[in-house]
Amino acid sequence: MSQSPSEKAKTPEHFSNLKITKPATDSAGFGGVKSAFNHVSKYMNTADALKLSGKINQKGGFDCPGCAWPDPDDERSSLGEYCENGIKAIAEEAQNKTIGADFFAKHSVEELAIWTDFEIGKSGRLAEPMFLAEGDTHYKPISWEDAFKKVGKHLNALTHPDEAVFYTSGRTTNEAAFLYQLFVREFGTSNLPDCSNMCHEASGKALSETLGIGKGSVTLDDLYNAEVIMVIGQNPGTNHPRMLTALEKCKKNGGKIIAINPLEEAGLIRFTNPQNPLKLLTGGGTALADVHVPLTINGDVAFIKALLLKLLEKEDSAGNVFDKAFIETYTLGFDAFTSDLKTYNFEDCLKASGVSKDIFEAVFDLILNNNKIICCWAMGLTQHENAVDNIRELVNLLLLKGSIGKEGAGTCPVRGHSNVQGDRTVGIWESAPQAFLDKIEVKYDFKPTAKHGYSVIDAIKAMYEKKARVFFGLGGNFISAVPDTEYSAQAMANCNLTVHVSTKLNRSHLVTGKEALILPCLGRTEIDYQKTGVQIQSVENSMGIVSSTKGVLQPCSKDLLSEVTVVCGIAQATLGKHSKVKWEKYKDDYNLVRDDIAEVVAGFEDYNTRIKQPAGFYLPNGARVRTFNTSTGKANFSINKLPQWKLKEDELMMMTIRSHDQFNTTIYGLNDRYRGIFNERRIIFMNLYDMAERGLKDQTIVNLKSEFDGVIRTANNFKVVGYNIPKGCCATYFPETNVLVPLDSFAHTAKTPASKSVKITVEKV
Ligand SMILES: Nc1nc2c(c(=O)[nH]1)N[C@H]1C(S)=C(S)[C@@H](COP(=O)(O)OP(=O)(O)OC[C@H]3O[C@@H](n4cnc5c(=O)[nH]c(N)nc54)[C@H](O)[C@@H]3O)O[C@H]1N2
Ligand SMILES: Nc1nc2c(c(=O)[nH]1)N[C@H]1C(S)=C(S)[C@@H](COP(=O)(O)OP(=O)(O)OC[C@H]3O[C@@H](n4cnc5c(=O)[nH]c(N)nc54)[C@H](O)[C@@H]3O)O[C@H]1N2
Ligand SMILES: [Mo]
Repeated sequence: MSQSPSEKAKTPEHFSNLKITKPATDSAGFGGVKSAFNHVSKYMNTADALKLSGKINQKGGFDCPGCAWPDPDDERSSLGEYCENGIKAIAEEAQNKTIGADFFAKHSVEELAIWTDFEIGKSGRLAEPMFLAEGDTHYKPISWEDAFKKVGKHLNALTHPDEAVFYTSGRTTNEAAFLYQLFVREFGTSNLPDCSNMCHEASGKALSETLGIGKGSVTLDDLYNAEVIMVIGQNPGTNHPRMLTALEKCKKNGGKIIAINPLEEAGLIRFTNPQNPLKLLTGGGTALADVHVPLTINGDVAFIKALLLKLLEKEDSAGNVFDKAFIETYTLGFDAFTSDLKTYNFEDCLKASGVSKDIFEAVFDLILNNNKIICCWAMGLTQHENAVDNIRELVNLLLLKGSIGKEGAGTCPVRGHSNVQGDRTVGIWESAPQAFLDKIEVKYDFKPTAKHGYSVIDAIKAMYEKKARVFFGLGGNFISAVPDTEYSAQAMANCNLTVHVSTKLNRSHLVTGKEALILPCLGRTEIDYQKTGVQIQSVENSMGIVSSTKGVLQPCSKDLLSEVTVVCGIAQATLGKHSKVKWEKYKDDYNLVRDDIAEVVAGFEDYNTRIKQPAGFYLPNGARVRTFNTSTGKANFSINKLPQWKLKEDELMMMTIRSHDQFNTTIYGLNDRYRGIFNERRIIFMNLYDMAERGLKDQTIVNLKSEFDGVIRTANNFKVVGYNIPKGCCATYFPETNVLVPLDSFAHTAKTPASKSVKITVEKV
């Protein structure tokens, strides 16, 4: 019997060999250096490793393909601006091994599907284009030209361009992303779902509405100068390790840090800077969080409301709490906001947040007595049904304190992929603003459709319902990243053609449409040779700085193309002579792409000159200078309801989080060192009381079940780990439990899957 699409899509259920130790209370330091070194020595040769190490995030070097945390504008560490997980991301891309025709002749798709994600990732870099014909068991080589023709033929056979879906993951550079969306729009659709739909979409929505820009307002200097930094729903020690250096600087300048998180993450307890050799040897890092708020999962609106209520009470009695001049001059909606706030009861809010009075008081004092406040957040806020409210409520707090658009204060949504923000800026957007589409029309003389396209969730439904029949992915690992694995696998299987432009083999190559293509491309670390010489590309980080990136290693195979070249090839093969865009010219000289971006995208004037500045350039940011480009022209207070969710008696609220040894769906290793987990990913972190109530112990094997809208979803074989997590809450790793996340449970208005609030039950096997 052959495997069903959903069997191929699910992660294998067998165990490794779980070892549990006490969670760490310090981050980075020598342990980080050791772990990075182990990784490099296992997967890369020394000469390449040395070549890379001095160039990571250096001016004129390459942008780390890990996270989107910015590099300092001025001095950069002589040891390289790197972190343990950045090194792992690079070693993963620059590994020695390659896979091509021989590998795929040896291993069938069905065989590969029973490998773990860790094993799949370790197979090597993709080295040549591969094609899976209808009914075939193995991928076979195909020439680039034939691959392009095949894509063109399938796209042109559709009855309407809206029957194709064009996904983007956030590593794609500005140049490739701009051309890609241009091609998609000329082809005739806006179906441009991207990883942002599963990530910071809720931040974008909330911030655009309230502050007029869907990006954060702060710079690195602001972080150094803040009086208080709240780190909410984010685990920087693992996911943005270089952020800890900024937090350390803030502390040294007398700032305070509040960590709001159901888990006490090691990275926020103490940090030993790996770029300070003396500290590394002597130990003794910097204590970071002054207060840890162990709130219940999705208790954030309740906790912030409790803070807002007490601030309002104090303002009413003492009158010196709010920044009244700021509120008067720059905001709208204050009266409506406060009168709604007064309908809530402080005790109820605090209770709903799960936070004790003592801890609340400690946070309240810091907020009351300081006026330069920064809120940093990530997936702990954006992956809930009320995600947009979470962020709007934070903005309310900042507005009351006048903590927007001044030194040391503002919003800091910490982005995930290294260029996810840039991709959106240059047009990867299923609902792009009309002004942007008009600019395209003027420049290229075709009218892009104004109809909004599919976001990730809508795309999955469309494929499932056979309204879309071709899936094209520029990077990423769609099937493992999306919710509701079984449903989504069927959606992919319903397509006529699935295509992935990738650096590494992943599960999405195994859960295919009738036909499938793997198109291997250059990674960030590799030199991009074209007719006019070596090309640079560019990216935008989490703080709106655009800078260049240039690879330093020889490509791992001669058959790789750059993403820019792939996009141009497909555009030519699909649109042919009738295209209004001169596709053939861009691939030889990426300066020409940047010239076009400069004309079409606001803020990129003189792009080719400014990109040569060693530290790059800042894009305009209204909120940073108190120009609020909202529909009202002011910063808007918002009214947000207290979320009303309830757990049934035996249910737990599950968040799906990242271990310290993965980049999204790429599994670097099986350890989660900071949390004391070794050699296993199929685990569930539980509160000891919840375990006792169910008769569970460490290492007991359980099955997980989620019931939503009458559908039961299951994920089998997980080992229980007792952990310091609030009662009623539990945590598992993404992507192993994506199969439990219902497709229809997503953030209102933003459609971010609610993968941090999944109601589940746990059953002993
Ligand atoms: N090494 C590495 N770096 C990465 C990534 C990676 O996988 N590996 N991924 C990249 C990407 S794409 C992204 S988006 C970012 C992700 O960066 P993070 O958002 O830090 O990643 P998660 O592991 O999803 O962590 C979410 C954190 O939120 C907490 N949390 C969960 N639910 C709640 C809640 O309801 N309230 C609050 N207050 N906290 C909550 C969790 O305990 C956890 O600490 O990192 C980027 N950087
Ligand atoms: N349950 C649950 N689900 C989640 C999340 C969660 O917290 N919980 N997080 C969500 C978030 S925040 C995100 S951003 C998404 C991530 O979703 P994706 O961005 O789709 O997934 P990644 O795992 O980052 O993609 C990895 C693949 O990208 C390819 N790749 C790497 N580098 C390059 C490159 O330079 N070019 C090209 N063309 N390909 C490259 C490799 O083949 C690799 O296998 O997942 C989301 N899914
Ligand atoms: Mo993300």
